[in-house]
Amino acid sequence: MGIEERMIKEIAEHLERCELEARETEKITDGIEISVEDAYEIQRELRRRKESKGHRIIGYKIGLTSRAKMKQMGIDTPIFGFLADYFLIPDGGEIRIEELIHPKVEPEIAFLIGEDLEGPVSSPLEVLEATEMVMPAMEIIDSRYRDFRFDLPSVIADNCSSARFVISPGISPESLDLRTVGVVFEKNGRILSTSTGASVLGNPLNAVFMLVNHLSKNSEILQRGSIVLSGGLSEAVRAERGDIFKVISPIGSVSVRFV
Ligand code: OOG
Ligand code: MG
Repeated sequence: MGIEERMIKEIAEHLERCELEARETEKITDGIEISVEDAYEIQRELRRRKESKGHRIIGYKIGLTSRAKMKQMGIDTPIFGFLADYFLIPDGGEIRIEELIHPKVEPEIAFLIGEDLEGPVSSPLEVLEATEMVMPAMEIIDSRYRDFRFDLPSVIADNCSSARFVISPGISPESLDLRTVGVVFEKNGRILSTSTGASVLGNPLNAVFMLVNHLSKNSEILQRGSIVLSGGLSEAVRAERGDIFKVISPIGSVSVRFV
């Protein structure tokens, strides 16, 4: 027995209002018990709200897939969220900081899926075969919870802190060992971290593999044309107005500026 449908709708509406008004809130589990299943139900309601306003869902994100992120956030279970069209910022583009609460930036490796992937899949190699391109990416997360303080159900209901992301065209993953793809993450010309693909679950393919199987539990497929963010490779870093963040890697580079 989960929480009531009315409650699911109310929480989704509340979290969306916080997002759109750039207003923080306490975690939703303060005072009521919410299971992980309920939390994904709230997230699906949030997604329906976006779609009913005419937004398109253009992909997914996986979070808490690296040791660095698990340690930073204190949760060691990967989480899955959706990406709406208006989250996407063009490479070299600008993010209006007043639209967000307390944005942080993290370097990621993104996937462009070239063929429908229907789970359950049995091997990450199936993901590799269906991948058209791997791309340099940054995710801008903006938890709606005060000080990014949340537990597993709260962060899932909040669409896993999703807010914006930036990608640039990458390369075909054929003949590429994603574990060894190095990523340099810079802020205002100074290196914040260096990491490799292996930082995400040993290989970012494993994250997409988990996503496909997560979607299949709900009879959803990972559709051709979807973008997938495989998870922060290193710690997320607070952004202030004027900051320029950059990811440099052998699969390409990408940058974004906060204004
Ligand atoms: C949750 C989202 C985590 C990632 O890449 O690990 C995430 C958070 O840290 O607020 O996007
Ligand atoms: Mg992320």
